[in-house]
Amino acid sequence: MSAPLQQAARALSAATNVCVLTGAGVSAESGVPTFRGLDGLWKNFRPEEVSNPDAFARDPALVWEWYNMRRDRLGGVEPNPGHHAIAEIERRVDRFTLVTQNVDGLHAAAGSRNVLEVHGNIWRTLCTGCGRRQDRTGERLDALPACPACGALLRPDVVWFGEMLDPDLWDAAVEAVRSCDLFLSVGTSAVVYPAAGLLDAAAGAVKIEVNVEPTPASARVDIALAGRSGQLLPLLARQAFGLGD
Ligand code: BJW
Ligand code: ZN
Repeated sequence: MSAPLQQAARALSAATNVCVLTGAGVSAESGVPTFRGLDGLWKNFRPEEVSNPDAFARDPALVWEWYNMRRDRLGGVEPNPGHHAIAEIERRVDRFTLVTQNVDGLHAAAGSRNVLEVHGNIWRTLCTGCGRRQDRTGERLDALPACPACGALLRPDVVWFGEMLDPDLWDAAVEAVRSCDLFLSVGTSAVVYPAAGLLDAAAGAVKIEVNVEPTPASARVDIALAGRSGQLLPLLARQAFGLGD
């Protein structure tokens, strides 16, 4: 085991209040493409161009085509060992908060309980007319889905560029990060704000990053672990909590 991994495991075993921030890299090993980077999927769709309210106003069918394709693809997807390791860490520490930028619901599927989905959830719809939110998990939606209550156009209940994050969720995330003694940033390119700024709110914590490549966060953490989350997180949890020994 590498020295940084051992150091991270020691910090995790001593921690009582852990906050984890996750991004698309955690779901990558379940086969969900990331937004940016080498395997960045959505190669034909740049997130900055399609994940914004102007794009939806201009061409809602195009935006829905992207989201419906992603909903379809997520249908058969299962959590991977990285998701499971994060759920295991939650079961082992006194206080735990997971702040995820992912909208795929895979953390909850892996058994994580205290999850703040700060960029929303792709399975929910939000009515552009009456504001009603609905869980439409697993359903195939129309190309331009209409609200069952008022008939107006629905949109995915996710946070697009230029939109505010839900203030209650965001306040809870900041509070959790400020009070934690270990902050773990996993599988995020750390370029999208305000989530990327959470690292700076974790002033009093040991800060650890897990990523396959360096990010703007790498130089600002105490321990940067280079590798796949599906491999490193189970090792980290096993070493910290003596699992499987
Ligand atoms: C692995 C791995 C493996 C791969 N193991 N690792 C200038 C400066 C600062 C901020 C701004 C600015 N100009 C504009 C802004 C604000 C803007 C922003 O941050 N822009 C920057 C891009 C410059 N932010 C916003 O607009 C936010 N709102 C806001 O600020 O409100 C206030 C405001 C209001 C009005 C006006 C202005 C401000 C909202 C941001 C919403 C982001 N939404 C999306 C789409 C969500 C819905 C959907 O899924 O479609 O969220 S965009 C997309 O990026 C998605 C993600 O959650 C988010 C972050 O991406 P993530 O998760 O980090 O993925 P990737 O692909 O980037 O990275 C994957 C990483 O995994 C890589 O590092 C790989 O190496 C790694 N990896 N395999 C470990 N196996
Ligand atoms: Zn409605």
